[in-house]
Amino acid sequence: MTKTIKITPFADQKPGTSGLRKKVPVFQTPGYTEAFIQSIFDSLEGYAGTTLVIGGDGRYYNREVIQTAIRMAAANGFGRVLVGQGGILSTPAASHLIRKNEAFGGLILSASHNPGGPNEDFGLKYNVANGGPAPEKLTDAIYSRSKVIDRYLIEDFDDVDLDRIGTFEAGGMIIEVINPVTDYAELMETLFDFDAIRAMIAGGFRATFDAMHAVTGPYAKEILVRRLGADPALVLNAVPLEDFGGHHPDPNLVHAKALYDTMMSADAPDFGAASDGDGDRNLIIGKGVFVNPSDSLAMLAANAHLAPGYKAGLKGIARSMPTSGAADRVAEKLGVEMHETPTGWKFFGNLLDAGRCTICGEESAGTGSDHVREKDGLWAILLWLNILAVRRQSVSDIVNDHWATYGRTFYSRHDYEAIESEKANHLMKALEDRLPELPGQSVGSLTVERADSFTYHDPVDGSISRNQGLRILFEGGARLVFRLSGTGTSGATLRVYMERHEPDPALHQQEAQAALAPVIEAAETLAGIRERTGRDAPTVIT
Ligand code: VG1
Ligand code: CO
Repeated sequence: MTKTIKITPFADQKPGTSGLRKKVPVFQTPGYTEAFIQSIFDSLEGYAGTTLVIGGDGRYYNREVIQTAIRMAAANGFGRVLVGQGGILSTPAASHLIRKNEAFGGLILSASHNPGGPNEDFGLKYNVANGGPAPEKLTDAIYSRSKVIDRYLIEDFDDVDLDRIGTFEAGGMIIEVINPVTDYAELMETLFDFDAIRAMIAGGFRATFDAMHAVTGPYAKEILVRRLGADPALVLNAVPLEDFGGHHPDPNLVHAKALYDTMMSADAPDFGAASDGDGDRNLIIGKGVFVNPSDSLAMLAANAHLAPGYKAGLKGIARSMPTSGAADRVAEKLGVEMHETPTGWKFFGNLLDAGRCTICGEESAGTGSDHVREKDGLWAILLWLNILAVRRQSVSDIVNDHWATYGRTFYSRHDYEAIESEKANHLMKALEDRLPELPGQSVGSLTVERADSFTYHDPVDGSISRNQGLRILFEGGARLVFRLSGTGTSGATLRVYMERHEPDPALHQQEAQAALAPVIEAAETLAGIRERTGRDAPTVIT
């Protein structure tokens, strides 16, 4: 029976860079999760009788919210839900299922790289029929609705057995519990030369993967171990845990330090990789060499034609604004379109749908292509493996060869996490106010050429997104970007992005922080980070 439950709206349900992310106790507030799900449904039109995909990254509270979402989908008139066994679906796998089944959309339960547990983070987002995150127009509508919503609809049937694969019927709706890995693994087989990768591994190539106790464990076991023959002992932390073993499932040099140390050791495997909470990010480390994500995007784009799925070449490349310009040089050489979008995968959807780009990436370890409409961690890892299998060179040789061809774009991101929101806002406001007077000024050895607040004009639907980060461009091409994170749940995170292109191969082996020293100093001089935040050093340096 459908029940209508009265509620008073919550004022804080504004989706961020990738859906709504809050602490678990906030989502547990009576009516809170339901109000947000109902606000999503109320913002959609024409879904009666259609299919909804539901799945999450397996973190604490995942199972409870999945049951609620299924009951609410039935009450609101969906005809069928597809849900991953155990409530598990990686974000790219969910994107693929939406597309493959021509679903109306999907609910993805994830706070990605944020920690999990009873007092940690939870998240919820809606993806549309193309498999991608809801565009801004829709997330704005959801937020508007959440401010006035006064009821939600829910059926009162028993919990669905999420662990048993099969088809059930409840509340007038079909519920299919499916294997979360199979369809995704099959898609990967269509894109990459599994025989070549398998032969490389059989020939002694050692690949290690850290699933960080998050969603990719089962995917890695099926694809890397069972289908490609990787040594199971080299697939680490492969059992998804509700609290990710107490760690942050963030594949960066702080939280994946153990993998980094292994890859820098004398008897390191040939290839090391990791993914995040929901499986959409990738960390790539070769023996003795960390591949910066902006560089990885450029290198994958330059070599993608070596994999069967991309042998026809690329239609174009897209990157988020803070991502380095390394990929731009590849696009130029290939003679294809290059697009610069705001941070967040939702901005790539239109370009991919319109056939204006094939590969997209973000500096935050997100890379993907037109095979789905999300970034895809294992996809990036498999593309690297395919390229390595064809080129028969080490990661380090491929990296150095790329720099020799295109020059090296030194790049780094400094994060200042959990600073007081007010302090962060003041810092950004003060810097923004100064932007008009900066051109022509010198800061240390650098001279400002241009400074602005980034506005994106979507070339496909004409929509405009403002305030997407402050950019300071220096003469000679060095660049500094400031923005506040839209995925955190406590205080504010200031992200400072630095880059500088170096054409001279004799200078390519410098350490990135040293090579960027003048840009790092300029960030401090221009924004007064130390004084305004009280922090002496960044929390995370990538
Ligand atoms: C961060 C990254 C951004 C990414 C987003 C979602 O956003 O910088 O590039 O798209 O996370 O990724 P922000 O607003 O905190 O900078 V995930 O893997 O957290 O879904
Ligand atoms: Co993620």
